[in-house]
Amino acid sequence: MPQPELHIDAHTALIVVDVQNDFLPGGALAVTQGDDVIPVINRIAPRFQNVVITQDWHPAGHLSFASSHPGYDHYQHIDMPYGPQCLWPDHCVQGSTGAELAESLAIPHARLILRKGIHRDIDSYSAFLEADRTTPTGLLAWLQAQHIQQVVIVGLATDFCVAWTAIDAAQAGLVTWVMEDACRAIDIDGSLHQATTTMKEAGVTIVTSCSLH
Ligand code: VGL
Ligand code: ZN
Repeated sequence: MPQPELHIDAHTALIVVDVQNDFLPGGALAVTQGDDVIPVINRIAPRFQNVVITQDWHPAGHLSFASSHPGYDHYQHIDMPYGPQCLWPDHCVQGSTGAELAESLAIPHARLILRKGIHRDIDSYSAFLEADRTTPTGLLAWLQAQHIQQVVIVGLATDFCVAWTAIDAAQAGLVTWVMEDACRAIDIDGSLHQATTTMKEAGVTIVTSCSLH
């Protein structure tokens, strides 16, 4: 199938999601081959005038950590007031080495670094809306202030933070692309398949970096 063409203009932003040490091999919540996204992102980023980087940025004792719920294991689910929550290993704790952006990520011209997941009792896979689905991070208002109409989303992990960010972007009316060769997935219990289906239903276009013109 021919790839749809993606044209970058002054109203387009690249959103680089959670390329942080804890999501790379050796990290607390390592994504298989997560480091493979870095050269692809470094290669495409200079094409974008507008780049936003996100950081998962949890306080110690965050309620998405299994360690905050005695008797629960990693990857089990728990009911939170906003719905089911997957329980993760402790990761991306504010100020830790694991929470730092990958050292080899080279995007000096990035305009905004947005931190999410900062409330102890609310997770935030999406860079737009926290898991209660009502608390905004401020990203949409920032993009609107810059007259951004189109976003290209890359990073980690495809089936969690990339997918939720893409779905919310599309729902906010932005033309939304996910560049899959610049993403890697956690893929637990079919989560990648599910996330891909939901992204497509939300109107997200999934492409590879070959679509960049
Ligand atoms: C993420 C699980 C927990 C992600 C963040 O960046 O995809 N996944 N926190
Ligand atoms: Zn997290």
